[in-house]
Amino acid sequence: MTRPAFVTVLAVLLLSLIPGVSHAGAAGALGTAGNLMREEQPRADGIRHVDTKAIIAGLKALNANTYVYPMAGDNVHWTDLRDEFLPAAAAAGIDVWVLVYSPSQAGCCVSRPFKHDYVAWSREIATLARSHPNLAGWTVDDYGYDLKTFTPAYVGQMRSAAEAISPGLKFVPTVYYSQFTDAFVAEQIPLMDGVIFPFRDEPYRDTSWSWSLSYQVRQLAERLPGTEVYLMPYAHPLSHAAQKPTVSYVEAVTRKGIEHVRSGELAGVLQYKLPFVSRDLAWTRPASDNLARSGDGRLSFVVQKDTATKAGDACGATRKLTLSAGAAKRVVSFWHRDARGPSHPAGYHVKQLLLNGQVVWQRDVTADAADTWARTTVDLTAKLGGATSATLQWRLYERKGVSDYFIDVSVDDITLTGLAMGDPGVENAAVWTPTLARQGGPVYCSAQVYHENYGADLGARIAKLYAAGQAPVS
Ligand SMILES: [Ca+2]
Ligand SMILES: [Ca+2]
Repeated sequence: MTRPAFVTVLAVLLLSLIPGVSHAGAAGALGTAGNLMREEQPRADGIRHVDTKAIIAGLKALNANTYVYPMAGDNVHWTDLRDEFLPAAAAAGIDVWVLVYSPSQAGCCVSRPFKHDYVAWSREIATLARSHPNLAGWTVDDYGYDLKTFTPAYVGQMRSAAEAISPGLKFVPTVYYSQFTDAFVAEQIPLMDGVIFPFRDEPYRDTSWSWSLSYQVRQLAERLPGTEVYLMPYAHPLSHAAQKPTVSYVEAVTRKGIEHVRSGELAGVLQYKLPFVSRDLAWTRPASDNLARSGDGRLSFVVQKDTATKAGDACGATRKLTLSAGAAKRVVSFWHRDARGPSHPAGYHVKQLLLNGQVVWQRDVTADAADTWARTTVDLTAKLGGATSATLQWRLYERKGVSDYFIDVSVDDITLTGLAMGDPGVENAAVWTPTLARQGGPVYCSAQVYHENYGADLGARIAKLYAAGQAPVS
């Protein structure tokens, strides 16, 4: 650890010892949404109530200053919010936002007691906020999919109902990047205090790649001046995405998000369903999620289903190697695997190894057996005569574009002779992630490192970022 980082951590530790310091404020809202736990046993009334104690303890361990409380189930969510959760959160210095489901989500979730009467929600949340000032805002989930309900006239009624009661209550609907059309910005944005922006690398749908985040954040900051934008990283699997978010992915998105909070482009970072209570089913991940050949990590190269690519699109990991002095042989070996074999269409996805930018090995994904680890060895001795350093790139290359041809190529257990590089077993995403580069369209590559204790491992990293995010800027 470098000295300035140590000083920052020390400062945060010292600050956290001062009682009564409010978390919310200039640092922005740093917290999480969802994963509301019920108590394990019913009370005397026969109801398993919201487990306020466990949730607050989990949020404090995360150093969260904000919790987005989902109105997910029956009426007890509302009464427990009013009678137990809001006072306990206030005592812990935590702001609460209420999440209400939209009509399009009725198949899975209806918020009670006011269901799809959003004027009633607005009025009642505002009424509750009058006696609980830590009830800071509310959101409608998937708002942008329901603009037939949320017409400007209707939202105007919703807002007037709240403004008469709690003018400070924030209305912050959840809107995806592609939904910020010019018409939406013109008609809808003036009706809101802010938006929750879930990041999924649109126009694609992915939770492994974070390089488009800063661009999208800056675009929104530019297009929505005066509107608070709250980034929502996916800490929970996104449906139809090829991979579950890894610890290092969520950490990277959160770290960048906090930088944008510092620079004023974001108003906060609110995780989507980060598991923060240990009995949450999402706290651990099944062993079957670990697709590494050995250890927990592998390189992964993905084209998602229903995703069009074009010839020349590629994604690769490029590593700088040192050459051991006087070595007689310079050889690289690695294991690779994918789910395609001779029965699948050839001529599209190609696995490649490049030395100093030149292809030195390649194989169509269909040329080797499906779901079988294969070892490739390439002798680089002749090509490296006299050299003192070199780069090797593992890459997935689109020979022809596809429209719907899923692939996930794994690479693991690299061994080197006469050459050296760190982490050849792909166990540390922090080593590999900065080496990744995409060329053209939606070919993804990432270091996929499995964490059995996902909630604990991710929570520890987010807690550090949230603590640092709330420390004064020095
Ligand atoms: Ca490995
Ligand atoms: Ca294959």
